[in-house]
Amino acid sequence: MKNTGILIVDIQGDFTGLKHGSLAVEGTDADYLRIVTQTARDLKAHGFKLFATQDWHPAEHISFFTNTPGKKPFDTSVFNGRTQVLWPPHCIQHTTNADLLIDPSLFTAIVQKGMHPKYDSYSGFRDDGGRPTGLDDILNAHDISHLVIFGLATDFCVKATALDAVANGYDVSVIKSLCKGVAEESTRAAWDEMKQKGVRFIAGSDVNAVINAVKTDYSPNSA
Ligand code: VGL
Ligand code: ZN
Repeated sequence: MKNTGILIVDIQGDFTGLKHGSLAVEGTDADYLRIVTQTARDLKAHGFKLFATQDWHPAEHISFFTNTPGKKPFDTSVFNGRTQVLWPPHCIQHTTNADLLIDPSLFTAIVQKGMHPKYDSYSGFRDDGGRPTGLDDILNAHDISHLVIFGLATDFCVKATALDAVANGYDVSVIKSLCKGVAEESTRAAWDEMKQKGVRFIAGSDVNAVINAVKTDYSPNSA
């Protein structure tokens, strides 16, 4: 069986301007939240299963600049041979701005990531140490073979999640207009890399255009 699942990446207060997040991504205002929320509801109403990832860090997480002496936000550091961007503290477990901004009851499953203090996890599938998050097993249990992805941030978690989805054998489409990036150049590079690795793009910014594109390409329960 082949089903299409919708995977919504890291739509959380700390990544949005709307919630004055510590790592607010440009273009994440009230209008953005309105359209991603409406799209999620409409896709669900059309019969698609929704899945979410949630960045969920302990306060002592390796990716926070505050946990490495002498570092500023957006510096990098090399830990065990891995280059790590050092972010402002964000999405700390059980804080308000770590909450999902889309009604959690819409989701079939919510997969948290980045809980290990020493490993980051941009990908929703596995952390930088290679440990699976459980997302792949969950999608398999629901016979999902097509994934339609959108969320934050294009150049980090959306990219890593989409590329791992391709590597894991899913057919992957990204709704471009519903993704926002941290920086312009890395966002451009992320789109290029996703395209080159076989990710397809769904264009269109109004909700109906998006729904129609998803429906046309992938019915919820296509054989
Ligand atoms: C993300 C930076 C740090 C993301 C998560 O969701 O793209 N970016 N943690
Ligand atoms: Zn993070």
